[in-house]
Amino acid sequence: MISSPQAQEKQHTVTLQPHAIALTIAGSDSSGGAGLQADLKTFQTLGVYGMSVITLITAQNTHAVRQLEVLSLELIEAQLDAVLDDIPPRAIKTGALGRADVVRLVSKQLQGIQAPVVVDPVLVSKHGDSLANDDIVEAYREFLLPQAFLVTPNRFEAERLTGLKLDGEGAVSQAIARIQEYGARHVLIKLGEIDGKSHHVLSLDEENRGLVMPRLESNNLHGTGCILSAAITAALALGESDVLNAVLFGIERTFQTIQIDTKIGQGIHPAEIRAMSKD
Ligand code: PXL
Repeated sequence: MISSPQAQEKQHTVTLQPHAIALTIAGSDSSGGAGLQADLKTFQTLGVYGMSVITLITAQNTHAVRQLEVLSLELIEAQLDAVLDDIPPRAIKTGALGRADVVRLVSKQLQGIQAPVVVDPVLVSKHGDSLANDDIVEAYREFLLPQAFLVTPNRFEAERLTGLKLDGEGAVSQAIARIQEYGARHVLIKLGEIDGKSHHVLSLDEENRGLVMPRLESNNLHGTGCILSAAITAALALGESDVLNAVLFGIERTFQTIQIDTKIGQGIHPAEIRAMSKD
């Protein structure tokens, strides 16, 4: 390769923030819209170095999950050991874990780790296909919720985790209290649409805060749950310590992704996070 003196002069090193590193422990979505692919794209877009421990592999597209296989516990453990021995993440996210024994293993491996853990308790895909065995709920309650800085269930997942029907404000507060009794520090329940608006409820130390966004008619929704929890994790990895700020950042960035009409695939189009333009 020929290198000119001018080119050599221009060479310089760019120094990244030293600790903006996040780890996702999640499943693979072959269509690229959700799962660890969405997590890594989100980390990258938000300026965070991303690592991934793969728990399961799905064969899926924008229509359906066609096949799913959980990796061996040995291989999941080896991945966790390898990265945690060498590269301390500043924040960690868990996504699809598939089975109770994987939840137990992840919980055991995360013991003693100081980084905040965001638990997205994934149970089904956007198409309604199952991504976890029924016995996983009990394992979440016993093992992973006690380690969670933040848990981000949707309405269905919150109902499964608590055994409560979320049919009103009182029930939502009760569900949050119950998830906190299991040991989670904060809870963000994604309630979905109510009266034409998109609703979330976040538990703060003193109160629960309703966070309301306009509801957008959109078919670009595949992966939005993953992007939200990954963006929150990215904010924590970048040094944000206030849960409300991190969650508002995540909701805002996810809201922007829904507005991009990706037109990818014939089914539920993937949401796509993009770098924000200055204008
Ligand atoms: O959106 C939740 C989710 C998480 N992880 C994997 C998925 C999905 C949804 O399809 O496939 C691997």
